[in-house]
Amino acid sequence: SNDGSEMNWNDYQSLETIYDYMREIRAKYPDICRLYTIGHTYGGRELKVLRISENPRDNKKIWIDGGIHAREWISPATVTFILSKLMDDWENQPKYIRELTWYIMPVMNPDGYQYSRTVNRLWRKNRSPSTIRANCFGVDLNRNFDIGWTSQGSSKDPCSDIYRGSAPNSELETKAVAEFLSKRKYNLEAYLTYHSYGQLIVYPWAFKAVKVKDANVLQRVANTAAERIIQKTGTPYKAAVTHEVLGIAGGGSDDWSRGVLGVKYVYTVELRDRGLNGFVLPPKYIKDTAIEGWTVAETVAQAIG
Ligand code: ING
Ligand code: ZN
Repeated sequence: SNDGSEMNWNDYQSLETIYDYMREIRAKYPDICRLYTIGHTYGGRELKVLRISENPRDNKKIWIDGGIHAREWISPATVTFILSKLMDDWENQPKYIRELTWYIMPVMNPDGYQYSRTVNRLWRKNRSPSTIRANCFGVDLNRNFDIGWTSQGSSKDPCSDIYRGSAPNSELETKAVAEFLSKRKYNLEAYLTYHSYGQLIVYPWAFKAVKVKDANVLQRVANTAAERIIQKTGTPYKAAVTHEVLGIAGGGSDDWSRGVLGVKYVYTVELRDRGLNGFVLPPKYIKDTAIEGWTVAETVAQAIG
């Protein structure tokens, strides 16, 4: 398409439709939107981030990403839905939303997403070839960030689904995001990353069995989000510390944003479901699940104030 009008949340969308939608929003609201290509993938695809801001110089910032893992299709669907919730009615959004600068990256792993859509539905990693194992491809981008990179929960085997890569930031996607955010860490108050599945709202740390010092604050905000989700859709989400519910895992983007950038409100949201369909969540659940994801973003935005 060339007008982006193909976008909807009745089904999962191609990378092209998602990128067209970002371009369409940028064209419709040029005064407050800026569209970045922050890098390219091994496969030559663009890495795109949309910024929404009325005052980029002074606003506090919130970053939202999706699609780190290829098969978690509900994640890009949710992040694009968040974009639509913001932009369809920007003028009537509360002050705490309009006074933030939003950075939105619906698909951090476009090569993997495309591969999952066309070749192997359950693919997780990106698609960069290994130099040490001829027939193995891909790095787990959520094990490739530069924090606790050698701790448990990742693998040095390029054939593993949780391969951490040859070095921290070895991957173009990780490097592009880390460089983009490092330059913008001033006033960066929140980092939200959407995954599936499990119905969890979790916060650092993942790379070590320790809680962050202000864990009580992060727990309280996550509890509020979970309560609001129950009211809206009736779906239970559990709020917890990452290592307590998912085990130890190093190299995650959330730990990196907290540990290296010093971001306060850091959450990994595990969207629906709890395993019945797993990664292959039927399209009829997209809208309600996306509302749940939006509710977390709204609640965190309000907490930033
Ligand atoms: N879950 C995350 C994963 O990367 C996670 C859980 C979060 C691990 C943060 C480490 C750090 O395995 C999914 N579903 O991908
Ligand atoms: Zn994931």
